[in-house]
Amino acid sequence: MIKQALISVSDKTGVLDFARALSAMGVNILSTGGTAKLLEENGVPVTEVADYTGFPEMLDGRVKTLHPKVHGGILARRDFPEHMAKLDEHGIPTIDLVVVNLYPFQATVAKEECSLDDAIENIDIGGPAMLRSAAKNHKDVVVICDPSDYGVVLAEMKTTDNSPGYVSYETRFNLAKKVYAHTAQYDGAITNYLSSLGPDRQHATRGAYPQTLNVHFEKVQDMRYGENPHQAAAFYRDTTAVDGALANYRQLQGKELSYNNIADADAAWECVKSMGGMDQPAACVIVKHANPCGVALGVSAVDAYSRALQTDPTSAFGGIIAFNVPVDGAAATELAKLFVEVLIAPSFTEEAKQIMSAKQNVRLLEIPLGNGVNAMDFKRVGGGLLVQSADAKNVLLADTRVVTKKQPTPQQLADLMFAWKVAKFVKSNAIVFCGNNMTLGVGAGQMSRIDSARIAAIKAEKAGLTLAGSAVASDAFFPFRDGLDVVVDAGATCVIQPGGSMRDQEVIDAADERGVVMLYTGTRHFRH
Ligand code: 93A
Repeated sequence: MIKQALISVSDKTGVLDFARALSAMGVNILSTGGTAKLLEENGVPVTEVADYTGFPEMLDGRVKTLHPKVHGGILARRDFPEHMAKLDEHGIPTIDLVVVNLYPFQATVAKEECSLDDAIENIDIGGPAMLRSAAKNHKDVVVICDPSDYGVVLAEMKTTDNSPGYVSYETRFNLAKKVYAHTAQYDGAITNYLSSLGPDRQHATRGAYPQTLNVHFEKVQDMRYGENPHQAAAFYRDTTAVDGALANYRQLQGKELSYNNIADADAAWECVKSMGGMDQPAACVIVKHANPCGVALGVSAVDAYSRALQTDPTSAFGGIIAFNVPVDGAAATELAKLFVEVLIAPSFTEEAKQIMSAKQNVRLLEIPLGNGVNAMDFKRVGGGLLVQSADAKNVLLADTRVVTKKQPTPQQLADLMFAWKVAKFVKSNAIVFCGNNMTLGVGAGQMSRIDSARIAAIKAEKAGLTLAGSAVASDAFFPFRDGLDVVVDAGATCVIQPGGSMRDQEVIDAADERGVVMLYTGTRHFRH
């Protein structure tokens, strides 16, 4: 039964309505300065903590709620007579609901101009202390650290007929768990910040990796198994996941996602997003075993799909397919003819959903495109973690330079840039032949570049696609001229690659000798 609540919040979203509802249920409300002022101005009866404890807020607010009358009221075990007797002895009423959200430390240090002093003043002490006290005593106390939980708590308080103002043990336990995750994350952010301070100890070095890395993930779902059936698995979402990230997916239909589905869906989704948003031509990416096996632009979703499918219809069977535009009825009709594991798009029209509903096993994922970039990229190695900034670089035409005597035509430039974008998402060594905004042959994951080139050419031939006049991208430089000879023999007339080999001149001479165009990007896109 909640008789008395303490509300002390920095983020005041929704707090007024919540406090008003509590007050209407007869709950006595205690609050700190700013929160009390807001409630008072809006006619919600409130007692300031300072009046309650008889101690003023002091030291510029550093000490507001750190008082036995507050912490005793929260921490006392209601079923321990000695505890309750102590409260009586000191005239301390219980506090049954604690509503706190913390000084915005993360938002403060995210600001470019934030100094160490600003950061320090935004380290909340009293807030976490109350949250931790209340969470520890969740057997008797309800604790809320997130405004999105106000509704759940109110609803329970209102609906428990036999005992009004009651919140179930399950909810109290869940809210307590949430608190410790929250305060751990908060302290993690403080550690990350302090250990990324530069030599002047005043400002964080942007992009510097902290001494101790605190990253927090929350579980999205358990999976039946991992990469193989004998491996257990779960999917976690980075608590700072950006807009448009795969982890923000909404599943509209289909079987449960598997570990490999999620890995492949991410590859497909990241690749299709790199083709631009909905204001760009429709793009379709078909992924198999984490590699694109067909990518194309088109005048519509169905057009892009039909073209992407031509590259490697055999591998596309059981593939993961992503679009950067809504999937409509026409596209769904074609897609329904193929065995597909997962379809991903910013949205599906009603007609498309209707058509796909006949194929209940197909997983439909809706993800808003967004434009966020994941800051960190992780790779687990034995006993450790490799961390790097995500490969967010997109080479623009202006960043490239022609290194051959022969100059490219506008069509060749367009094809080369398209091939380059795709190569970024193909496992190294990557060789990608393209023409007219579609892939013609993809060579992925070989230990030698020349083998990737050969495989790409073989696959194009198998699909009945000609490479005559094609554009080819290589994710890293050609170490010798032999790789270049293979792609030119296969029919390529223009090549895009980073450059930077000791034998660059040998390769440029070869390109001139063979009469093809070559562009350097100056950027490499290894992907392992
Ligand atoms: O400076 S504090 O660490 N010292 C405290 O005793 C204290 N008690 C609550 N910060 C403290 N708080 C925080 O004040 C709360 O966590 C909340 O974020 C904020 C609400 O202040 P106000 O009600 O004045 O806006």
